[in-house]
Amino acid sequence: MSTRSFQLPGPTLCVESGKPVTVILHNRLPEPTSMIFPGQTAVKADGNPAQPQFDSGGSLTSLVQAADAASGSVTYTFTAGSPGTYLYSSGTDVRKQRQMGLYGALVVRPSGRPGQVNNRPDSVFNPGREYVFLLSEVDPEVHLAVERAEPVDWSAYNPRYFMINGRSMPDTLAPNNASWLPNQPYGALVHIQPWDATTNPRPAVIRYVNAGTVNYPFHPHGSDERVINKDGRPLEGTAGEDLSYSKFLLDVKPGQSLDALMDWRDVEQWDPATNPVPTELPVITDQLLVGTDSWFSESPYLGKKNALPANMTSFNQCGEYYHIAHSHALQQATNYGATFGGMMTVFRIDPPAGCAAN
Ligand SMILES: [Cu+2]
Repeated sequence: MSTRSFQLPGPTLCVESGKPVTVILHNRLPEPTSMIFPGQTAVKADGNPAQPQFDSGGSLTSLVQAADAASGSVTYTFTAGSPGTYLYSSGTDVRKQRQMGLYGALVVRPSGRPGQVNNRPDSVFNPGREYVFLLSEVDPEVHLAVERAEPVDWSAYNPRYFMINGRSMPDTLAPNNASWLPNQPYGALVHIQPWDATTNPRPAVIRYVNAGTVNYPFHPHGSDERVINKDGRPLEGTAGEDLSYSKFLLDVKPGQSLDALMDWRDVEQWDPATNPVPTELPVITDQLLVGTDSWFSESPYLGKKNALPANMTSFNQCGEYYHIAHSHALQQATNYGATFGGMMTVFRIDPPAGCAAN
C-alpha cells in the first residue's frame, strides 16, 4: 500500500505481457471509487469477473466493482495483455473522478523483451530514453464545485489547463521528483542523443496516452516521430508487414495511446576538416545585449561547439539545442489563456559527439 500523498497522474504501472498483475485499491475518498483497465481482458475484482454494477433500480453505479467510501478496498487481477501503453482510471462517476485526477498509465512490456515496445524486433528502443506523455486537462470550475461539495454544471465544462504528466509548461521542464512539485512527480523533458550506427543505434520511445475528453494534436518541432504501436497493438498487417508511419503531428484521441519512436540523424556526415564550423558573431541588431555581454543563439547545427567570441555569454552546455514540442490546438498550449504554457515541453538534442557536461 502506498503511503505517499496524492499524485497526478497516478503511478505509472510497468508489467510484463503474459504475467499476472494484482492491483489493490484502498479507498480513502468520501465516496466509492474503482479502477478500470481498458484493453486488458478477463479482469477480476476480488476474484469475480469485473463487470458493470447497478443499483436496485437498475441504474448504473460503476463500470466495475467499487471500493466503499472512506475505507473500502478491492483487489483487481488480470493477466497482462498485448504489449504497449494503456490508460487506467477510475471506473466510478468516471467523468468527475477522471477530471479530478484518478488516472494513470499502464505500460505492458513484451515477454522477455524489455527493450522493445512490442514483439517486433524493429520496435527496439534505448531504455535510457523512454518517456510517457500522459496528456490531460483541468477545468478549475469543476474542481471548485467538488471542493465546495456543490453539483457540477457539466453543460458549462470548459478546461483551462492542459498537462503532460500532470504538469503544465514551464513545470514540464522540471526533473522527475522535483522537490517543489511534490504531487506531480513526473517530468516531460525528452533528451535525445543523435543516432549513430555503433554508439547509439536505438531510438527514444515516447508513449502518448490521452486521459482527457478531446483530441490532443501533439506536435514535436524539428523532426517527426514514427508511430509503431496504437492502443497496445503493433501497427502491422496480417502477414506481419510493417504499417508504422512517420508523422510530424500525432493526433492522440481520448482514451487512445500511441507509442512513437524518435531518433535524430545528423544530415551531414561529420567531416573533421570542416568541423567545428566557425562561430560568427551576428550583426548587432540580431544580438541580445545585456550590460556588456551579448547572448549568442544561432544555428541549430549538430556539430561540435567552437569557442565563442569575446564577451559572449551562453547557457548552452555543450552545443546541444532544444526544440519546442506542444499541442497544436493552441488553446491547449496556454495556462488559462496565457500563451506559451499548458501542454508544452522541449526536446533536448545533444551534439553527435555527446555532451560531457551531462
Ligand atoms: Cu509549434
